[in-house]
Parts: sequence; structure tokens; C-alpha cells
Amino acid sequence: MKEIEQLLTLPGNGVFTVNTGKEKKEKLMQAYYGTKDVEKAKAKWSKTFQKMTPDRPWVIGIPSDNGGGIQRGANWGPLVLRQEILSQHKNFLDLGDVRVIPHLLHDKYLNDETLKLCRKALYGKANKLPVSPLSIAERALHDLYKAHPSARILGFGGDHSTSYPLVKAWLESRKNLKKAALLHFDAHTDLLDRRLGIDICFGTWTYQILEHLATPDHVVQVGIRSSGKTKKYWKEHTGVEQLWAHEVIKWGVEKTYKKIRDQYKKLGVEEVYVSFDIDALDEKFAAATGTPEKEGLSPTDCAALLRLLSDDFKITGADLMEVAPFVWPAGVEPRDQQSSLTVAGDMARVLLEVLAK
Ligand SMILES: [Mn+2]
Repeated sequence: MKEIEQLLTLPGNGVFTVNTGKEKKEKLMQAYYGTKDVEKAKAKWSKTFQKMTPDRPWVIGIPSDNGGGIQRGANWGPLVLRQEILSQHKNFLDLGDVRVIPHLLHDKYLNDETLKLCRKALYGKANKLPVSPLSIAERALHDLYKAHPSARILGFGGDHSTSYPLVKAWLESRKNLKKAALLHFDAHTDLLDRRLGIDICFGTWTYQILEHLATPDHVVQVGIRSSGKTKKYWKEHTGVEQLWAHEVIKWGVEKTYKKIRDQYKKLGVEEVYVSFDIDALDEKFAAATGTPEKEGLSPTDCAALLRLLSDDFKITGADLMEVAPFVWPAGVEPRDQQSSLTVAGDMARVLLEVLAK
């Protein structure tokens, strides 16, 4: 069995269930493989790895919310995002989900005994494979880019810590780092160096990715509005460029885009990775997430920004994070909950569209 087939499982199956919750997965399995039987579906899924050509975008799910911590539930994001896009967009190759032990985050936080026991649980034997979701994702993505350097991969999270392995592996596979930039949509900066002592989580991942970029101002953040510190503080302390939500709303799409383009052109950037935290959108469009925020961006403006970006730069990696389908913040009506999932599906389709260009 190939390593990649041990690290991943079929689409939507990365959330571990035995009995409770398994009905959530059956509809997607039926749609993908025409069966609700996991073993039969797995046999069909494993054939995916015989037809891997980078002629269209690939999708990978990382259904872990263990790097979150205010309101979890983004572990169901990859499954529901696929359900939202499947009827209208089939032009992607789905590699499946990273296998997730929901109590783990990254292997560096584990002792030898736990590593041994978790390897036995996941792989059924002693080996050297990673066991925590971020570590498995990093290994899988590293292997994928090594074999297919021109792959364009869309990651579905998961809390935003799951962008860390996606972006890190993307950066490590680029030949010239100066030409590679990160465009990060978010209500929050995710620029803490540590959160309660933990260095890789939803509040820190962008800070921790900075050392892997050519320079910190290869990161442009769009939609920031919930921060204990000012824009000036973040610029001085991290070097990251930020366009806050109130500025984007005041400027409109074209002026905002010009600022992004000018920054990247100045640096000689040619290709961009887009990391999209759904809470960049205003809470009325994105209720189904752990930390919804008011006074945010509109899906139409974000889609327009992404399409303009794809005219001038190659978008070769992307992710959609923090969609928590079964999370209902106070005051959210069932109707608004479903419409926020429809909006998330729309954003996923826009990301696939610009990746395919
Ligand atoms: Mn985030």
C-alpha cells in the first residue's frame, strides 16, 4: 500500500466515527462512490491515486479542529463543503481526507509511548509515519508536491491551524521563494507567536509560517477587524501588510485590489497561495463558524478580488477554513445557517475556478 493511501482516507471519512455520526457521511459516500459501505467505497477511492494528473485542481480535506479553541466544529467543514459544491462543480480530483485522531494536533507535542500507541491504532503496525493531523497533512502534502510539483491543491479545513501544513508544503515546493506570496483573508490576524504556550494553532499559524516565506511582507492580510492591537503594531512587529475590513469597504474592490497588486508587483511575486478564513466575511454571510464577526467583507467583493488576482498572478494553492456547519451562534436562524453554508460552497467554487485558470 502506498504511503499516501495510509495517510489519507476517503472524502468525508477523516472525522472518526463508529456509530454515532456515521449517517452524516453516508450521503456523501453514496454521491461519490454509489455505496454506503465504507470498505467498498475505500476500494473505489484508492483508484484515485492511479489517475493523478495535474490538469485540474485537487481537493484535500483536513477535518481537524483541535487547533481551534473558542467554538469548535470545523472538523465537519470538509464533508459539508463537498456536499455544497458537488452538484454544481465536478472538475476537481478529490484525494480524500487526512486521517484525524481528534485528540491530537502535532506530533511534536507527543511522547514516544503515545506515538507508538497511536501508530498502532491508525496503521495497525509499527512504522515511522506521523499520527497527528497537522503532521500527517504535512507529510502527505510534501509527498504530493514532490511527485507533482505543478499540482494545484485546494485544502478544506478544519480550524485555521490546518493551513500551516498546507502553506508550508506549498512554500517548500516552490523553486524561487521571492516569487511566492500568501494572500490571507480573515477577521483575525492569526499572528500571535504562541497561544497559551502552543506555537501552532488557529491564532498563531500565520506568525509561524513567516519564517518560511522570502520576507514577511510577502503576506497580505485582508478583512482584519477583530484585533487587540493596531495595524501599525502588526506592521512594526511582524512586517505583514494588512488591509483592514473598514478600509476594504471604504475603498471598494478595485482600489483594494490595486493595493494588493502593487505590493506583490513591487516584490516580484508571480504566484499566490490564497488562505480564506470564512470569518473574513460578515457574520450575516458566515454564521456557521467558530468566531463570527460583524462589519466584515461581502462574498461578492471577495470573489471579485480573487478573479482580479487571477488575471495578474498564478494562483497555485488555496484553502477554505473554519466552516463549522453544525455550529449555531446565538441568534442565528436555521435559514441563515443554511444560507451561510451555501455562501461557503460559493467561495469554494470561486477558489476552484481561480485555481483552474
Ligand atoms: Mn484564521
